[in-house]
This record gives sequence, C-alpha cells and structure tokens, in this order.
Amino acid sequence: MSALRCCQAAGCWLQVRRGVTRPPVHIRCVSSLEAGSRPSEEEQLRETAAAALPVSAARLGSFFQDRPVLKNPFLEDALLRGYLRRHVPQEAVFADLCAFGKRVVTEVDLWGRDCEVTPPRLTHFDPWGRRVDHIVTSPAWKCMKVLSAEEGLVAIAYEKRFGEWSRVYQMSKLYIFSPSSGLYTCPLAMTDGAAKVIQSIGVSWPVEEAYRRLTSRQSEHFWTSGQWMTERQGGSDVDGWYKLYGFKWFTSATDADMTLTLARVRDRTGATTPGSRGLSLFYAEVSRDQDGCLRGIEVQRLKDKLGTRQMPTAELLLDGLQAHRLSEEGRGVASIANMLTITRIHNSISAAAAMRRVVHLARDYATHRSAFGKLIKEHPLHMQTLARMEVETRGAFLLAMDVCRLLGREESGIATQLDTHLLRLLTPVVKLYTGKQDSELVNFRQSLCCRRVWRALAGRATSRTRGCQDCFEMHRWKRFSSDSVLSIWEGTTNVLSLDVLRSVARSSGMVLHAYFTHAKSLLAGASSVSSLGPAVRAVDGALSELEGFVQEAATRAPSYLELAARDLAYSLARIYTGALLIDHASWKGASPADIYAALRWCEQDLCILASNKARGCYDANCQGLDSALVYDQATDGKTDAYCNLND
Ligand code: UCC
Repeated sequence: MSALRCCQAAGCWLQVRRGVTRPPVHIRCVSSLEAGSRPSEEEQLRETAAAALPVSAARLGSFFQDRPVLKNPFLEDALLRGYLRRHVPQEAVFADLCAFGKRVVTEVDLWGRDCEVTPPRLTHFDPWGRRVDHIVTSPAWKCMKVLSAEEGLVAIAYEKRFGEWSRVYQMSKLYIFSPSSGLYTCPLAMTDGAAKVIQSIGVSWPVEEAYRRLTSRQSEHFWTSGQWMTERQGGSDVDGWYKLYGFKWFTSATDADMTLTLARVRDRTGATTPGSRGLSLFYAEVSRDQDGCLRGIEVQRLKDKLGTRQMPTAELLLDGLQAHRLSEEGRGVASIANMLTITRIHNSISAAAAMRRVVHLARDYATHRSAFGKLIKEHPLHMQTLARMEVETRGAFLLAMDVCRLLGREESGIATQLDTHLLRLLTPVVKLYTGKQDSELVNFRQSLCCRRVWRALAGRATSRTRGCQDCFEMHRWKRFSSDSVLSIWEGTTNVLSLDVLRSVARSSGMVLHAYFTHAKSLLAGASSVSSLGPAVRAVDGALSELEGFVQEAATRAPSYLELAARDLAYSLARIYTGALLIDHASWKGASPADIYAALRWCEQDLCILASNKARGCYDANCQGLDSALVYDQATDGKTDAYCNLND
C-alpha cells in the first residue's frame, strides 16, 4: 500500500497518494450536525474512517510489524540441550546455562545493541594538547568486560571443573552469548588464545601475572589480550627485553590490556631474517605513563569499517614498545599457532551461534506474522525454507562442538593420537566452513524477509510485508555475517584450505587416517537405526570417493592437490558433519527431528571433490582456462577501432 499523507484543509480531509490526488472527501464533524438530525449511512462511514485515521497515525501509517521476540536462547535450543544431556549431564552446567540465557535476554542483548549504536572513538589529544591516544568505548562495552569475568567466559576452560567437557561447557556459554555480545566475543577469543599460548609455553615470569588476569573471574583483575600479527620490521635487543618498532596495520579490540605479537629480531648488524622464519613471539603490556600517555604506542586511527563497528580496530605505530620475547627466535608462527587454534574455534562457535540466532528469530516471527490470510508458519514453502536453515545450523553446531570436544580432551591430557590429529585437521575445516555457511544463511534469510520474495510467492503485493527487514534488524546481522568477517578473520577460506594441506603434509597423511577411522566408527555406531539407512549409505559412499581421490592425488604433483584444496576442505566438512548428525540421531535420547535433519543433510553433494574432479576442474588445462576466463580480454574489431579513434 502506498504511504498515505493526509492534510487537513478547511473542513475537509484530502487524501493524497504518492503523485495521485484523490477527490476530496468531505467529512462533517458530528458536533456540527444540526440538532436532531441523523447522519446518513455514508456520513457515518466517513466519520468512522476519520476516527480511525488521526493525523499522527496517518503520518506514521497505521500498520506496524511485531518484532521477533528473543527468548532464553538455552531453553529455545533443543539441539544444544540434547547434546549436553548426552555428553555433559551435569545439573550445575544446565542451571548455569539456563540462568545465563535469561541474563542474555534481559540484560546482555540490550548492551549488545548499545555497543553497536555507540561505537568506539579515538581521542588523540587531551585538552592541553598532550598526545594521549585514548580509545573511548561505550559503557555497554565496559559492562561486557565485567560480565565476561563474572560469568567465567574464559575462566571456565582453565578451571576445568568438568574435566574434558570444560571446553564444551565454556563454548556452549559463548554460543548463547555471542549473538548478543556486541562482538565482545572477539576480545574474549584473543584473551582465551593468549592464555592458551602462555599455558603451553609455561606459566612463569614474566607472564604469570598476565595468565592469572586473563583467566580471572574477578572483574577488577580481569584482562583482555590483543593478538597483533604484523609483517613490518621491528625488534632490537635490550637486556632480555626488546623494544618493538613498526606498523601494525590491523589490530582488533585494541582497548586490550596486553598483547601477544609477532616481530623480527635484528642481529648486531641490524639484519633480520626474511619470511615467517624470521618471526618471534613477544608479550607486551599496554600501559600509560603518569601523564596518561601510552607507552611506546601511537594509535594512528580507528578503522572505518562496514561491519564490526562496535569494536575498536586500529592501526598502531609501535615506537619502542617494551616487550618480552616468549618464543625462541624464529619460532613465532609455531608458537602463536595455539592462539590461532583457539581463535579459529571461537570464530566457528560465533558463526554457528549467529545462524542459530537468526533461525530462532525467524521461527518466532513466523508464529505471529501473517501474510495472505494466514500465519507465515502455515505456508509450507516458508516452513521448508526455515527447515533447510535449521539443518545447516544443526550441522554447523555439531561440527563446531565436536572440535571443542577434541580440544577439551587434549587439554585434559586424555587425547589419543587420533584425537590430536583430528583436532589439527578439523580446526581449519570448521573455521572455513562455518564462516561460509553463516554468510549464506543470513543472506538467505534476508531474501526470505524481503517484500519482493513474498510478492513472488503469492503473485501479488501485500502491505503486510512492509518493514519486515527492519523488524528482523537485518542490518545488524548483515554487517556481522554477510560482510564476511567470520570467513575473513583468522585466515581466509583459501588460506585455511592450504592449512588443511599443511596439516596433511606435516603429519604424513596421519590426520586423514584419523579422519577416515573416526568417521567410519561414527557410522558403525548408527548401523542399527534403520531409518538412518539412506544417510549412512550416502556418507559411506562419500567417504569412499574421498579416499579414492586422496589416493590418486598422492601420485600426482603437489599442484594438483593445491588446486583441489578448497573443495577438499568443503568435502571434509560436509562428510564429517553428516557422520556427526547421524551419530547424534542414533543416540537413545534423539528426537525424530534429529533423524530428519541427518537425512536432509546427507542428501546434498557431500563429496564435491569427486564431482568437480569428474568435471575436470583440477586438470592441468583448467588452470589456463580459469585464468583466461578471469582476465577475459576478448576483442572485436569495432571496439578496437573505436578505442583507437578516441586515443
Ligand atoms: O584477524 C585477526 C584478528 C581478528 C580478531 C580475532 C577474532 C577471533 C574470532 C572472534 C569470534 C567472534 S589477526 C590475523 C589472523 N591471521 C591469520 O590467521 C594468519 C593466516 N595465515 C596462516 O595461517 C598462514 O598459514 C601462516 C601464517 C601460519 C603461514 O606461516 P608459515 O610460516 O609459512 O607456516 P609454516 O612454515 O608452514 O609453519 C610454521 C610452523 C610449523 O611448525 P614446525 O616448524 O614445528 O613444523 C607449522 O607446523 O607453524 C606451524 N603451524 C601450525 N601449527 C602453522 N600453522 C599452524 C596451525 N594452524 N596449527 C598448528
């Protein structure tokens, strides 16, 4: 319906549609009727219309969508609760997650919104002209820090109250928190990663105090950490400590209290070792002198970003920042790898959590939003679409949680070699796959909310679809998910695909051996559930195709596998997720929905590696064809002649 504008002319209402002037409708006020006279039927109708359209309502329009309601994300999530009932049936865990879920709805979600509407700003100078470089964050952002300590969002993993399941418990809590966190999950990921690195190197001077703070539940002690990885030159030896010089192009959550960072050490002649072999790992505290000036750091600017605006991301000039070398010289990348593992897992949990949140909101919305005469949950096409989103979300959750399970086993010292290999292989796989799933799902939902789609569905327009994008707060989700931040942070899809190959090469193929062994054992456990038969057969067939491909690739030049790296990673993700869904659906406490989700997941092309190989995508001639397509410079005589004329 076109927006209506009404203007009051002397004694009459003029209704104006955009660009179309309607004949004036005269409405006489009841009070102006002659005493004793009865209004005609038409006059009565007009009076009713006038009463229903006061000036203020007319300006705004009279129709508003109900907003989707956020309910306790723990109680709303059947899969999360089912997973925990199966693996961590602890009263204390359930009670804590339930209470936290309530807090997310009543407190945290509002702070998350505040973080977004009050982005950080940088104050370079104080009123007296001193360079202070204060990153001013919102009160809500600061509340998130206090909450993170109080709720043990990092601490839980290090307290290990629930042994090997402590990571799953911590990540479940972060999963509930993440979509409402205003992106505070980013500093928490780096904080967790820094604690992990310190723990693996040894909790001793000079990082003992830092470790206690990073893993503290006391808000006044709690520190967050940055993760500054740079390619610029820096580093000169000063009595066991170093001073770092150089430019950090991209530092996230730069209001951190400390950081782990990579830099090059100069030898006595001033020379450095090029490449990643020259990088060492350093620890530095972010501190101020008595005048309030940052020591050894200048904040050049905050990044002007499309998304993640609630979080300070900065360019930093390190100008003699005092730092302590934590790794051996040249072992920086290997030493920070633990941090990358942790932040990649956090990233995956955030992706799965964002998917879960949009599905929750969408399904709530469908229970009170009507279109074409009935609730949209009663439109089978709408339910089919939401069901597909649900299947994707379940897959992402189980894949991410399984990696947390493996991490928990490793950290509690009970991991088998198979677990360790699986963790190494699946960390880049889960990060890259869930990052992409998240973007696609949010785009998918956006199109679902779009008025044009509903028009197309019904073949006619409806005023009831107006504004639904805003009701879904699509801008919020789109900036977070579809701006691809989760598929870019902590390594892009291709970089992570190459990391998959690195893990295969460094383990001489053992990571793949672990993968096949475990996936097959998951299928074997489900063999007695006949309803899962089609899914089991699909995964089994895909595993055979994958094995066949790997065996053949081992006989080919490395470039062959490199070209297939992305498809390999996707296939690993889809097949393994299929096995996990099947495994979860075969558990005695599983629901019919668990079975249905497993069947649906396994209907897709699980081993795209085999399909694309059959299409010749990795053949030698394909590289040239791909390149020619991308740089298509086909010319025609006319254009050339035209260009020559105009040169
Ligand atoms: O984006 C950033 C901040 C974002 C904010 C954080 C948000 C967190 C999520 C929040 C949720 C809401 S910071 C920038 C992130 N940057 C990256 O992720 C880097 C991506 N690039 C890579 O991953 C590359 O593959 C590199 C840097 C690792 C490549 O370096 P190298 O030196 O060429 O790699 P090498 O030579 O293959 O490996 C060097 C050593 C080897 O150990 P040794 O020598 O003992 O064999 C490798 O095995 O490092 C080891 N290594 C690993 N170990 C390399 N990668 C790994 C790994 N992933 N796991 C274990």
